[in-house]
Amino acid sequence: MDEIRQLFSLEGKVALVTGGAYGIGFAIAEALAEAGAAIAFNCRSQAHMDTALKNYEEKGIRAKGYLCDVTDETQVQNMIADIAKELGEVDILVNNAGIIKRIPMTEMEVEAFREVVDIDLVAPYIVSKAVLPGMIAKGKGKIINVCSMMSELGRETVSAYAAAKGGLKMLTKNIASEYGQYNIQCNGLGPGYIATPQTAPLREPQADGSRHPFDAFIVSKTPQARWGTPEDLKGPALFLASDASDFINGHILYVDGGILAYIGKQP
Ligand code: NAP
Ligand code: GCO
Repeated sequence: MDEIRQLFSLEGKVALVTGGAYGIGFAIAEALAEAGAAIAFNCRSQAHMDTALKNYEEKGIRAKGYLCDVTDETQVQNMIADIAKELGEVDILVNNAGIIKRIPMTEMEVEAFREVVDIDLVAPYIVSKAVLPGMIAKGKGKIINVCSMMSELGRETVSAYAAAKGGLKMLTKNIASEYGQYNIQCNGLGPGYIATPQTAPLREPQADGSRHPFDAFIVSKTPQARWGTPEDLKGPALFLASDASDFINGHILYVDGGILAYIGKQP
């Protein structure tokens, strides 16, 4: 029994969760901490950082927070160097930080499109590039890119996000292809529709108190007939961060309640 437990143990490992101040990143960091990892996380906002540190402490997690904009290569390189000094080389990277802008493509300013791609696609490249040398030197590493259903499907108003998350799926496969030889596994986690601040505008009741139509739509398109929660990501993230997935590479693990498999309930 101990052997199987050891497969999922992260004792002695250092995990960096980008955007780990709240939402999906916070839940993933909780899971990795409960499995024994030392946690580093980052965000851009001091207020988010202060709240996150309190929340981690309340959970009994000694997380170290770093103010860092993941689109800024110098800030990222400095953060990785600080983590190495304070916790050790990063063993597990979760590229979680991300944004979405829901704007019809023909109305979207190119700067807005670029900002989404910068954070959701270029930044995972920047942070992965910063941690790979340490992983190569160790002869082992895990990179988990938080993709999306929009790595596979499009919908109105999310052109930049879908393009970025589609690209992130292929960046995941390419890192696996290029660095698998160093015993580095790079996989994607593809959440479905998860109840976090990012999707709050799609769930909040309408001004007249009625249910948000998108909320009802997603529930009808999901076999399990509910939104996911950040807690639903804990087990899959631990799996991809642990030795249990040492021969899985370039895979996108969808955690979506079956929505990608389902045509949707007949009206
Ligand atoms: P969220 O609640 O909006 O949290 C995003 C986190 O990323 C925050 O901590 C934010 O903190 C940080 N962040 C954003 N831009 C950053 C930057 N440039 N540098 C550093 N940190 C940055 O989002 P979420 O719903 O938890 O989603 C997390 C990830 O899952 C994202 O990649 C998202 O695309 C993906 N995802 C979400 C869903 C869903 O339904 N919620 C589904 C599939 C995939 P600051 O603003 O303080 O920087
Ligand atoms: C949207 C949502 C989705 C989710 C997620 C689905 O506006 O359609 O925000 O994009 O965030 O990415 O997997």
